[in-house]
This record gives sequence, structure tokens and C-alpha cells, in this order.
Amino acid sequence: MTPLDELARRLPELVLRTSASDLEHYGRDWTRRWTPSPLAIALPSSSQEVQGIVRWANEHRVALVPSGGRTGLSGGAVAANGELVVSLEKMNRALGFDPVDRILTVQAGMALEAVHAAAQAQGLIYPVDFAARGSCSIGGNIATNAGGIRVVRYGNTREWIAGLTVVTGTGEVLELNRGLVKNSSGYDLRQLLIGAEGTLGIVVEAQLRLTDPPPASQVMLLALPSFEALMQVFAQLRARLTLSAFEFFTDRALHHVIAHGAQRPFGEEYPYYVVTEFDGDSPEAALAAFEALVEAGLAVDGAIAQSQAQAAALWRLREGITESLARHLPYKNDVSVRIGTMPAFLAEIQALLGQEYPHFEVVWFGHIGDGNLHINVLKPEAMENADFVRECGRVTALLAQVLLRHGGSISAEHGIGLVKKPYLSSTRTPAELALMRGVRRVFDPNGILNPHKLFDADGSVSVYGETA
Ligand code: 2HG
Ligand code: ZN
Repeated sequence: MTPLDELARRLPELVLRTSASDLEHYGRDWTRRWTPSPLAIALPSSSQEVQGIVRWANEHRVALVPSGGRTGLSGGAVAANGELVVSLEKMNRALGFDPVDRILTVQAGMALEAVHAAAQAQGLIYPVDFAARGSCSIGGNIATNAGGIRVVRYGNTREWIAGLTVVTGTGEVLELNRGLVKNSSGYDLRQLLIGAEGTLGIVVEAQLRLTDPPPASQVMLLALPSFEALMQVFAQLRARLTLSAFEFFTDRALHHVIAHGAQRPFGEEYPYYVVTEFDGDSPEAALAAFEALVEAGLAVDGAIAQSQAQAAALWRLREGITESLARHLPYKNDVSVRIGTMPAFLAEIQALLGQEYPHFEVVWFGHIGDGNLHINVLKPEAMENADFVRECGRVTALLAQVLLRHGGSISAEHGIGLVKKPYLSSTRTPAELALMRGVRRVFDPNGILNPHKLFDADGSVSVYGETA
């Protein structure tokens, strides 16, 4: 009997799939660097089944890859090495709402958009939001501590997780924090699990804290004359308005979203753009803020949405970027520094990338109000992907040195996965890495949970993480 037959015998209700199309579909995420090659796909329907899978995996030493919507950009959900993919797709229900605590309990496979809808049905919001909302799952959001477009006001995923139910690498079920507001009783294991990229446990349920919806919001698009104006515009708008988003992109990014079907916002072209949203401010206050920017020479054009449809059209210019670039197989950088450090950091990396990437098209965008930049390098059509990735990797190592000098991070919100594994040690110290390896061994002594992702348990950087 093969280990897979044994799993099917033990958990007769468990859905297992092994068709070539399923192996391909569930074996990859939004990175396209690895050839999917999982052993099989398991689609559990309950925490008990997840527990059964983990116990079986320990006995047979089969690696597991926890899997949500697979919209990740770092290869964290890639299964290219004979792993069993554990898709939480069937565990996608809301389990209950507590109006006193304002906590929504959901299964980990629920899509972020469905979480938003469930919150709205209670007259509240779950404020973490980003473009992949329709396909990403809340479990995946938790695994990467997802950020997105509202962090400037609401923070990252970890701020909104009141409790977690997880199955650890040994098959233990833990109910962490149980929705408590105050809990000063030792290590907060819930927070340790958030952002662990499925290496410490499989999240099966989450208690999400909801909050009041904001007062009516407005969306404004600004055109800026220079990169240097960017942080000044942010500072001025933050001082005058209640910002809930402040997102920037360049003319190159605009070019690609328009080519992908978005509407051109202005008759003229400008080098830099900002989409910003603010809550509860009067139209007069917004206009005055815009005029002050123009007077100071910090903005050269602008538009304020007058309807929901216009607001959506402005947002599309920013939210459509990733999709519009996908066909160019971009190499993605997702870096962060403290907001105050941003101007010096920007100046330095602009010079660096201008020098190192003279032949590549580089598209800059991101959550500038959080100190988080996305730098996408597009693959020239004629170039082999492996050569392209190698060349980009060389520059990432240089970028990592600049990040280290500025106290930044090699991954702001996408996670390390496989893609950024060779660079993790550039912004985490040897002492930190040793502690992380130790923690991982405690939660997963047999190394079955997402092995080779984030870092290798033995401290090496294995080939699996780096082959193109
Ligand atoms: C975004 O902010 C996402 O749109 C994706 O984090 C960023 O594609 C990227 O590099
Ligand atoms: Zn982002």
C-alpha cells in the first residue's frame, strides 16, 4: 500500500486529487518560475481531517504545502518537489459572528472578498484589502501577514486577528488567544503563527476583529512632477486629510494598465502618480489640499472622483498594475524601510537600479505611505527566463545591501517563500535566524510543513529555492 493509499484508507471522506491538471493547478502560485510537481492534492473539509493529514505526513515523512488562493508572489505555496498540497479551499465558510466582541469566525479557506461581504452584512468592515481580494484566502493572508492598500490607516493583517486555530507540525490543535482583547499570559503564539508562511502550523480557523465602516470617502488622483515631491505630498495630505490609502505609480505602470484596458486619466502624461483616498473630509477640504499642493509645485494635475464608477476607474489604474505586467514575467521586489527613511533610500536605489538595469524596463509602484515599494523588472522577450532571474538576483543582492544600511526589509508584505530565500539573511541577523530555526524545530520537528520555504531548517540555502 502506498502512503497515499494509506491516507485514503485512514480518512475515507477526504477528497484527494491526482489528475495532471489538478497537480499543475494546485502546485503553483502567481510566480511562474517552478514546474509544479506535487504528489497529490488533499482538500480537507474539517480541522480533524487536517489533523489526520499532518499525523499521516509525520509517520510517512511526506512534506505538506498548505494552500489558499495561491495568489502569492514569492513561491510560498509552490509544490514542485513531490509534496502533498493541503488546499483549504473546501473550508471556506463563516462559522459565526459575535456582535458584542465584534468578532467574525471564519474557516481559513474563505476568500478575502467573502470576508468583506460577511463583515458588511453585520454593518461593519474587515479593513485589510488589496487587488487579489477575489481569489486570495484569509488563511494565505495570515500566513504572509498581508498588507495591501489600507495599511496606512488600519495596519497589516496581524492587527485584525483576534484568535487562530492551528494544527502544528506534530498534529496538535491549538486555539490561540481565543478572541481576547487582553491576554498577558506568556508568549503570544498567535502572532508567531501570523507571517510564518505555513512553516509552524496550518491555520484552519481565524477569529477576525471587525470595525466601524468609515464615513463617506473620496478618491483623488494626482500627477506629480518628480519623485522628490512624493514624500512631501504624502506629508502634506496626511496633515490635512484623514488618509485611508496613499498609493503611487510611475508613467511606465500607467502605460501598462492602459494597454490592458484601463482609461487614460489625463490628456497629458506625467512621470509620477498618486491615488489617495480619505475618509470624512469635505470636498472643500480636499480641493484646498489639492490647490496647496499645486501652489507649492508638488502636484501638476489632479482629479477627484465624483461617483463610485469614477472612484473605481481611478483605483483600477493602481490595482490593475500587477495583472497588466504578468505577461512580461516580471521579477518582483517588495521592499520596505521606515517611512522617514524613504527619501534617502529612494534616492540611493534609483541611482543603483538606473546603473544596474540599463537594458531592462523597471516599473515602480507601491504603498509609499507604509514605506513599501514594489519594483517590478520586466523580462525582455528575447531573454531566457533563467538568465533573466540570475541577472535580477545579482541586483537584488546589491539592493539588499542598501536595505541593510537603511534598516529595511527584503520583504514588506509578499513573504520570503522560495523567491527571496537567498536574501533573507541580508535583513535578519544570524542570531534572529538561529532563533527562527529553533522555533521551527519545536513546532515541526520532522520538517514536514512547507519545507524549503522561508529558510532551510538546517541553515543551508537549498537548490530547490533557487533553481529557475
Ligand atoms: C500590490 O500592491 C501587490 O499591488 C502586488 O502587492 C505587487 O505585483 C506586485 O509587485
Ligand atoms: Zn502591495
